[in-house]
Amino acid sequence: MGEKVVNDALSGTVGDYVASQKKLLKTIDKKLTKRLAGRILLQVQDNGQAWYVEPTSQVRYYLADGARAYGALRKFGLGITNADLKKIPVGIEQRFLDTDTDSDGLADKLEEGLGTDINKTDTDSDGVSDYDEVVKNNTNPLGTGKLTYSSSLINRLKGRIVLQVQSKGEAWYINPVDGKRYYLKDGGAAYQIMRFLSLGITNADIQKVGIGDL
Ligand SMILES: [Ca+2]
Ligand SMILES: [Ca+2]
Ligand SMILES: [Ca+2]
Repeated sequence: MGEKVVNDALSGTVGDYVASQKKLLKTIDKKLTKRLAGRILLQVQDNGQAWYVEPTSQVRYYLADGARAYGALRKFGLGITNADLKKIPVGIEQRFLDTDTDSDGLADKLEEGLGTDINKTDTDSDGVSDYDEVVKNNTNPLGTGKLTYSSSLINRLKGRIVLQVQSKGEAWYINPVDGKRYYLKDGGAAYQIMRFLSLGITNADIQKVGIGDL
């Protein structure tokens, strides 16, 4: 009995839902799974339940809600150095609802991840706004220098969650669709990623993708 309460994320109805979905599994389609690796899937024929297809294990994990998704996604996080993280472009999704205190076009949550000032349009006072540096010019918003991206690193990390081990463990989702990184500050951010960066999938297709236990 004690074992059952160890993982709160799988207690009660969440665990029941995963168990019910396991019963519906068909023969696993490895090709389909590979194509979906790293994606967040939404069961559009059902109630929009979200799953993350973890690229390493090639199985999907149920993301019951934003808070659980945040915890679950972090669990799969791969440590990354700050130098490597800079080689991955920053993704901006206009539909993400968030506060932008200094109205520079970068949400507070994102600025926190970038280390720029949420109260200052131009953190390093070089005459170019934080937004223009990060999104348009690919220059360092915290000083001098250009940001150069590495397509080999991006390709290797597509669909993964990376954690800034040299910092405070900040988590980013590398969207496999555009190869850009999206800051996963908290459950709210995880929920928005689930909602806007996901892929709708039929029940018939999702039943061909294996299910993992968190
Ligand atoms: Ca801002
Ligand atoms: Ca700013
Ligand atoms: Ca600047």
